[in-house]
Amino acid sequence: MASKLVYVLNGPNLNRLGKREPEIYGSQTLDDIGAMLVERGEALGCEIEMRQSNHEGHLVDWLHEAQDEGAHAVLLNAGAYTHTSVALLDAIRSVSVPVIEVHLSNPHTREAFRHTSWVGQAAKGTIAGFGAQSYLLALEAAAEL
Ligand code: DHK
Repeated sequence: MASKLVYVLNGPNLNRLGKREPEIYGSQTLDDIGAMLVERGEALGCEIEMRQSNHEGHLVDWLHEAQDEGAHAVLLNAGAYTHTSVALLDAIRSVSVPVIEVHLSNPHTREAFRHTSWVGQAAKGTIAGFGAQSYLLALEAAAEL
């Protein structure tokens, strides 16, 4: 079976997972999450392309790239850009590859400014609040698309 290419795009400050507010984001690093995704991806027939950037435009470029590379799906944790970036909303709308919004925490239980998601307005669906497990749940959903 040909493997399904799944981009996993991570936005600002997620390079600091493990050190950053662990009571909110957990103790696993982004590398730990990447390793979990690769392992689960092997079982699901998915090839994982994991990226992180603190720069909004990189995330826009990678969404376009995912489309151009024929990706099956994108998992996107845009970090704080989730709540601010019309550019990311437009980028998601500019591609046909399905984008699944992912969050470690549940933004709806946090500050009011996290209750709006521009990403969510164009995403296929959202998985939030399950820590690192959110990524695995999103990968399982992506594999079924
Ligand atoms: C990650 C961030 O960096 C925050 O800005 C979001 C999200 C929530 C998360 O829970 O993964 O508000």
